[in-house]
Amino acid sequence: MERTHIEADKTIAKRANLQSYENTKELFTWDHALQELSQAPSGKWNAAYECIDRHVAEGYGDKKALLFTDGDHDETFTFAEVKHITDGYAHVLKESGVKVGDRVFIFLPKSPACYFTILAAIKAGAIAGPLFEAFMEDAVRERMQDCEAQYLITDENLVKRVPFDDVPSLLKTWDIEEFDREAQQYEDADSPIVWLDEQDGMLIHYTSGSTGKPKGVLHAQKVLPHHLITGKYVLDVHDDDVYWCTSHPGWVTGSVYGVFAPWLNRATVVIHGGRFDAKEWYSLIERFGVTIWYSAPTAFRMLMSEGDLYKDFNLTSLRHLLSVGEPLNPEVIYWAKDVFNARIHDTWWMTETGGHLIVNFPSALIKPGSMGRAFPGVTVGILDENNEPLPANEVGKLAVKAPWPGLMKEIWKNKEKFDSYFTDNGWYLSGDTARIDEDGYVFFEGRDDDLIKTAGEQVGPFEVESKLIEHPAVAEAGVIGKPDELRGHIIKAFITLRHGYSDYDGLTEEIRQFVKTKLAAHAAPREIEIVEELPKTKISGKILRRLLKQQEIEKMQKEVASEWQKKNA
Ligand code: 6R9
Repeated sequence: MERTHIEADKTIAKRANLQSYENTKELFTWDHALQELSQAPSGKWNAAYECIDRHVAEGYGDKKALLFTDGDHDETFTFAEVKHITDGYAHVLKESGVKVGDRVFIFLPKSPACYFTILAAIKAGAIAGPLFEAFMEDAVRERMQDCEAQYLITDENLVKRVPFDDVPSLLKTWDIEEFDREAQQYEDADSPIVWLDEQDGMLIHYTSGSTGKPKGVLHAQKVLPHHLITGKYVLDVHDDDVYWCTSHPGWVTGSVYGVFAPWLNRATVVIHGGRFDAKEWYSLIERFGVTIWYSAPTAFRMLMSEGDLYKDFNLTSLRHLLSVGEPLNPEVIYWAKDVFNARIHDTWWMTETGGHLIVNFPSALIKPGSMGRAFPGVTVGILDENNEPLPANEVGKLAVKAPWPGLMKEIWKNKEKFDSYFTDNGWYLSGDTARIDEDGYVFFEGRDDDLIKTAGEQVGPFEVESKLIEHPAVAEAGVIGKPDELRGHIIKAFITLRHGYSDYDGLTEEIRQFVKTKLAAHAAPREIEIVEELPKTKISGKILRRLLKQQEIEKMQKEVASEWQKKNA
């Protein structure tokens, strides 16, 4: 029987912070923020204070704030300890001249020190610029140059990738060990917190920028209610939760939902240092008793392709999982329900939106294939080419009525780019295409430029990819439109095989027939190529369809050129 939805588990729904989506009109209210943010009434905030110091002031100093493991050794920190460390770090920054609005870059592996330095920069009133640990020299240069970074905290390995001569704005660089030593002298100093206005900057993230140069998205302090309230209702953090977000804070998911949203809600946060390793990940969940787990489709698909490995572990602590960054294939949700007995809640948002906008709640039904519904109080629409709203179930541009609390404050020194996100009639344009069904569930179709027109029909790559990975041999799939004289485009799929499968005669044809009979004849890929791996963004693991397409076009051009040479030789 075709499965279409998964109801909420009754026990879990009863405990969820949001009991009923249907009766909830709005959650991002100032009144709500006042109740939840201790310093909001004064009109001056500091995100780091609300994440850490506030819990100590309210008597939770001994509660575990952080559990770290790198596979070899573990470390634990209480909220009081995190306050102490980040206070010392903030003093070092202030003594070195860091002022409100200065850019302090952090280039460290996923580790407690990475989290602590981000918070310390914010305590000192600066804008934190976390850099992803896999960045090479060009990526570091582009970002630090663009916003004229003045301070940098890094370590002895990563420092080799910092092009000092090209960043003349840089005033001081610390090695993290030296930084830590400098902080010792502030053992008994007063609180270093710098109180800030809601429009003061807090974080700068550069978007992946698959076209053009990366853009510096600036989040201001005013995002706090967004982080806090989505952390409470979407992550659904309670006091006994152990929460693990697998992303590095260099990606917005790793900062907003790795650091801020969980800690604003007083969660015990897990950090895993090092790369993906299925065994290590499962054993971490078992050992730390992870209850809420936030990751990305690419990671879930990798676990899925490991087959029965999960059976060696006790994963019953998991209450729900969350996913972001890429379309979440229904197959993956059903797999998770079967093997973890927990649902994966998809969430849609962007670096620019500052926090969740389309979500699933533990208390509500999910429709696999859909990203969920608008967060209460957010208006999501599907627009036509004139930016006018379309009726239910029609495919168009995914847009959001502006503003909302998390919305970026600016694109660093690029007003023109910032303005280009907004229409004259008040919508924010995401650059994604989607449709919304009669119940308000939003279905992702693709990035604007990923949509495929084949023989007059419009096909979204996501639907084809999801069908492909339902085939037992297929682990991952990237689908593109390959230029074709006759049809405009034909559908071409690049696939990787699951563990234990290898290519055999007729396999690709079998897969093609599978999509043809299960989805639609016109959506079945005419070409299927088996590859070792798919190109993905380094930072968030998104499949780079544009790159696949570009490579395909280059290959075609080479073939044409060599044909021509043969003929004219
Ligand atoms: C948080 C983040 C934003 C783009 C976005 C969209 C894609 C994000 C998604 C999703 C399908 C989801 N995206 N969430 N696509 N389903 N649940 O990913 O930020 O790196 O800025 O990327 O990612 O295309 O426009 P960012």
